[in-house]
Amino acid sequence: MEKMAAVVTLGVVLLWGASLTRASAHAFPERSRPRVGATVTKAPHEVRIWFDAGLEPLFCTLRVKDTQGQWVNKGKGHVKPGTHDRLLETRVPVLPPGKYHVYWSVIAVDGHHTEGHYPFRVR
Ligand SMILES: [Cu+2]
Repeated sequence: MEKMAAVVTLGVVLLWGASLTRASAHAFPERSRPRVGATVTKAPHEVRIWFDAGLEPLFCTLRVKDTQGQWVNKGKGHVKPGTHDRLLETRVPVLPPGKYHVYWSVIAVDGHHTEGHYPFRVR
């Protein structure tokens, strides 16, 4: 039984290693504005996420939701030209104080999909 557990563990480690290798070409956020989890005193005019790899503009979305579950930005955001396709952004209307969630979903130039979400707060 113990031996089997060890074999299973090894399998998991190998899989994990393989996915790490592939992950090097996926696109993940490097930084964002507002920052992840930030509380800002001035409502932002736009939400921006910089990625560590080039994006496929047609397949990338960035949307912002308020605590009532309403999307606050029009459209789905866009990849800004002239950024080596690494900056995904959206304009937002004047946001009243409250908590917001940013949802992003991208396809990198290698065809791999990543997505995530994070909160920020306007005071
Ligand atoms: Cu990839």
